[in-house]
Amino acid sequence: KIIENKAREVAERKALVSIEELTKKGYFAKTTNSLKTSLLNPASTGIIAEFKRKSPSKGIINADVTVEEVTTGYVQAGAACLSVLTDMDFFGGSDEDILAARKANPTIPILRKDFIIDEYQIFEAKALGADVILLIAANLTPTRIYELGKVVKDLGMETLLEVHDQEELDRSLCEYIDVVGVNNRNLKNFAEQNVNASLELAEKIPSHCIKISESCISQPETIKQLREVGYRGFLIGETFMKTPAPAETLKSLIA
Ligand code: IGP
Repeated sequence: KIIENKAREVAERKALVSIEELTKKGYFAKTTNSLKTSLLNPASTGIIAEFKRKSPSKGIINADVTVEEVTTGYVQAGAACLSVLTDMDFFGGSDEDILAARKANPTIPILRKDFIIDEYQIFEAKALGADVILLIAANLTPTRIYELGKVVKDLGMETLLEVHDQEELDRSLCEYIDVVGVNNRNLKNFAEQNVNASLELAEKIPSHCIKISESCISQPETIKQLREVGYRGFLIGETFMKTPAPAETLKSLIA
């Protein structure tokens, strides 16, 4: 359902703005702010802080904050990377959100959080000032992951591969993957509220891969536990966004 909608949306977008035009946008020439480099820094908090207004499982999370105030706050609080939803239908995001996040925060890596199914969206992401592309194994064949990953690399950006289990991991890994993310929230079961998926998969991920844990993280102890099994990054949205001052919540999580 999500993917069918996305295919229609991308077809509409393509008809309005060509790839040629995207390559002429201001941010297209920006050099990449590397997520890999950021996460490999031993002093990094590893926090990939997400701007998310709503979600299919929770409905409205926060409608009272601006992308500028939240993302600049995240950066000041020590985030290693920003994640900005651009999907409108399910997450209430937009291209303007990522443009605004980039404008306010020139030097931090930004992940374009969307359902990427087409090369066009990678060019769009670069034109919007993003550095990192999310490829979700559950939505893409291994061939598509390889093809899309190659486009990301050719544009000088980085790829985050999202998996839920070992089967997705084993079939999807390829030379173009920069970071592997284990999503603790399964799309088939939005209710899951623990990080068992990450704890179970930790040792199955090849040691040369940088690994991050995604979703359902709300406690300092959980981050400590994930670090102990090798996770360097922690993608967190709701825990921050459901509070009136998301950046303050980030600060207290890492204090
Ligand atoms: C953040 P949480 O539970 O902290 O809000 O999760 C992030 O992991 C989640 O938004 C996410 C997501 C996705 C959203 C992970 N993978 C794919 C949309 C599409």
